[in-house]
Amino acid sequence: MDDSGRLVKARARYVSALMQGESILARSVVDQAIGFGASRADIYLRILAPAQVRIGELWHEGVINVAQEHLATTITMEMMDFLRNGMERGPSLGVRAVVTPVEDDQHFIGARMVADFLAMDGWDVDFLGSGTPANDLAEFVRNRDADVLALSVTLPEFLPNVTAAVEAIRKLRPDSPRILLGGNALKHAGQDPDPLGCDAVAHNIPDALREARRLVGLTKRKLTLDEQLTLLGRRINAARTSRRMTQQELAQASGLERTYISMIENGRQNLTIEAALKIANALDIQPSDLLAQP
Ligand code: B12
Repeated sequence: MDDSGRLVKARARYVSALMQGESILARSVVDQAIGFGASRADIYLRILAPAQVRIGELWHEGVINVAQEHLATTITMEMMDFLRNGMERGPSLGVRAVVTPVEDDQHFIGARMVADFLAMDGWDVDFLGSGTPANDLAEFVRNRDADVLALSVTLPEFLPNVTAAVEAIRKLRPDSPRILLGGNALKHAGQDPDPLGCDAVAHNIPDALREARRLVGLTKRKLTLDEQLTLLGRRINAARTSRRMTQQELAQASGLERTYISMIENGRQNLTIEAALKIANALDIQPSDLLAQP
């Protein structure tokens, strides 16, 4: 059987596990999918996501009740937690996204998927869980210095909350992040983001990744030296802070001066290969990840 057939079978078994409320069975489906070589992306998009949609249909048809739907959704969240823990991140792109459903929207599985795919793509991601009030969101986004805000909206009645969030975010001048909008409520919308004042709309995960990169100007063109040094500095800063190291500690671990580290992190130092190797070793990352093209 080819991979496509295996994934279809796995999805059917996964739906059955959800309907029975059997987390261990669901996990064995996921483990088997990993065993036959399915990628995490395939498991998310070709097993978990369509299974959730099927659960919605079964609920709508009255085949399962709300309690069974809740349990099914909880199991899917568990599977995502498990997959997220084993997920491989691409080299850091040095850009940050905040991902959240709009205020009042309790559907967050889709938004969580967007967040996880952005993280796999090398973004620093803050996922906020269910709907966040507009002003609190704007404050958070400003404090985190986010480059992109990815908003998810599932029900059409929450579209006004998109407008409220956009208005609050636009007040953050001059550093307002770009806004990417997605979610089921846009199913019948085209690609035009204007009516809601967003910068881009995406209807699926591959488009979301492409649009998010486009919004921050990450394209396949060759970087200039200044851009490369800025990116490298951001990557070192992200790796260091995620390890809760101070610049002084990194300086000691790499045998370099703290001021030199500071200049590098600020993208203002054309560092030597020797210095790059020392820093990569001190941070326990691949030197190639520091220089990888986004
Ligand atoms: C689980 C669920 C719930 C859970 C959510 C729990 C949680 N933690 O997420 C709970 C029980 C809270 C819930 C509540 C309700 N729900 Co509900 N729910 C669902 C269900 C079954 C699954 C949702 C899901 O996980 N989908 C899987 C994800 C992966 O799909 P997705 O969200 O569409 O995301 C994909 C894309 O849209 C896109 N995407 C999503 N977000 C973003 C963001 C960006 C930036 C981008 C680019 C892309 C993107 O990428 C994802 C991957 O492809 C759906 C069925 C369905 N068709 O989705 C119903 C469904 C969405 N719910 C529905 C309804 C009616 C409700 C309630 C109004 C029910 C009620 N009467 O109380 C409430 C509303 C509560 C609220 N205030 O939000 C209806 C909506 C119908 C409609 N009008 O469109 C659905 C379709 C069920 C149905 N068939 O009737 N629900």
